[in-house]
Amino acid sequence: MYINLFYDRSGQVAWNILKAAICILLLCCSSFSLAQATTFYVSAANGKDTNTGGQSLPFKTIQRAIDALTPGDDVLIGAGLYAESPQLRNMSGTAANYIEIAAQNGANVSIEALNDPEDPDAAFLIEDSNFIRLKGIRINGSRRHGIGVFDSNHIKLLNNVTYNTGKSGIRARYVNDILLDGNDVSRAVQREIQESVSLSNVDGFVISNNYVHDRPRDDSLQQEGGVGRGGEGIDVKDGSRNGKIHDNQVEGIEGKFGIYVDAYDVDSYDIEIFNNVVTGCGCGFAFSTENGTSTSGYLRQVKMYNNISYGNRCGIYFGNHGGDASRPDQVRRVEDIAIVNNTIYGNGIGVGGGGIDIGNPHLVGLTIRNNLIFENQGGQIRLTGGLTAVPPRTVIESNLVRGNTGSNPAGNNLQGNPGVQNASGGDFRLTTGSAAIDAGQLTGTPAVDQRGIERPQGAGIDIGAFEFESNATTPVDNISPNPPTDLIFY
Ligand SMILES: [Ca+2]
Ligand SMILES: [Ca+2]
Repeated sequence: MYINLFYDRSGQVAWNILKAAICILLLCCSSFSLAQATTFYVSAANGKDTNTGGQSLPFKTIQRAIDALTPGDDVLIGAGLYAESPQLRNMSGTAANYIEIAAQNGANVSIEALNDPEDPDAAFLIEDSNFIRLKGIRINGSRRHGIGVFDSNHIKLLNNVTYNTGKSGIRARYVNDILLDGNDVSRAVQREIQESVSLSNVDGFVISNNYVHDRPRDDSLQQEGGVGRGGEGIDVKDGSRNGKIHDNQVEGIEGKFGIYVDAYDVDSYDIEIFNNVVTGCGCGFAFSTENGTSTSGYLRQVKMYNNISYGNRCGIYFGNHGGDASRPDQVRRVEDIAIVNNTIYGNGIGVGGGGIDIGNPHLVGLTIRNNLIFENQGGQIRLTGGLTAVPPRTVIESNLVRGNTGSNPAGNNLQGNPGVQNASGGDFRLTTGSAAIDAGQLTGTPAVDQRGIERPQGAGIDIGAFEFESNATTPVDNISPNPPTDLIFY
């Protein structure tokens, strides 16, 4: 307990236990309490950096408040435009008392850092710091990342907005335990490589309820990364592990994967992807180890369920990314991937992509079950990249497929009328008479559907992301897009 309360990265555990004991002793004597956390106030409108930072004497800049912090203190920021790049370094809260930096009462707090130097690497930087919560902040422009979290642990980024960033909207690397919830990220990666939301070497992550959208593919804007590199929607990569990606909406990431898991050259594993909606992207979901060999870069144990992928260049993609058949050292190991109860519709229109494209010769252990896969142009489940047989330990069963099935690998699937409410409008709830109703199987099925409706309803498990309700009153659990307005462009 004491270690949890006071642990810091320098590992001075004994000293911290002593500090904890002293604090508890002081509490018992009732003469003192634990050090009072201070809240510092910031106001662009009437603050001064020579003020004390109290509510009636706020600071002018966010950086001035950060410089005043001691562990557990908070910062509340008033409405306004802040032309600065705040940096929080070597300052931690505790598990019981995070340092919170937040917009005050939902104020419109905008940081614009377009003209700032390229170092530091983010408009809002959190580095070598633990137990930090950043809430309700808008980054209106940055030459580099919007929010950068580096070498820090126990971080929560809640309800922030990033817009018009040269690199990622949100970038985290070498982090243990991070939550990204309710953020809005758009027009990211306008200058360089990396991705709209980009995590690498992160152990323990939750990426939930975010809206990641509108990244036009304009390669002429990319000055340093080379044409066409980077720019995906949500990318967890490079050894990221033990995480969940759920209830996000990813939309309009032109020509690039919506949600991408890429071990790159470090092992990545134990990742669940559920309840996401991806549309208008390159492929909706993709899995790879872009720089893997037989001994490094190994993606394994990924489950994806209750997701919707529609109107993308392909639905779900397993590629041999960067692999060269003449280079036996290039081995893109991907193993034990379960794709269960997803809805995959209308991908590949005009470009020929499929519902699920399997094109990685090093893929092993693939389960595709209870998915509703229909009207994807190039085929519903298909082999690509020269593959002539399904990967070892592949199970394809109880999917309902309709549309071009010419290239589908063998599987115990059904054909029939999907019977969804309004496919082109993105409403994939089932209607009476759908062949998907009660046609799935129980094995490996998630306990609830995309909206939280318990499975099964009626006589059995339904195929796809939605369990049919006879009264069909529960709406699709989409995020309501709320894009930022009146912002500047490059
Ligand atoms: Ca606090
Ligand atoms: Ca049912």
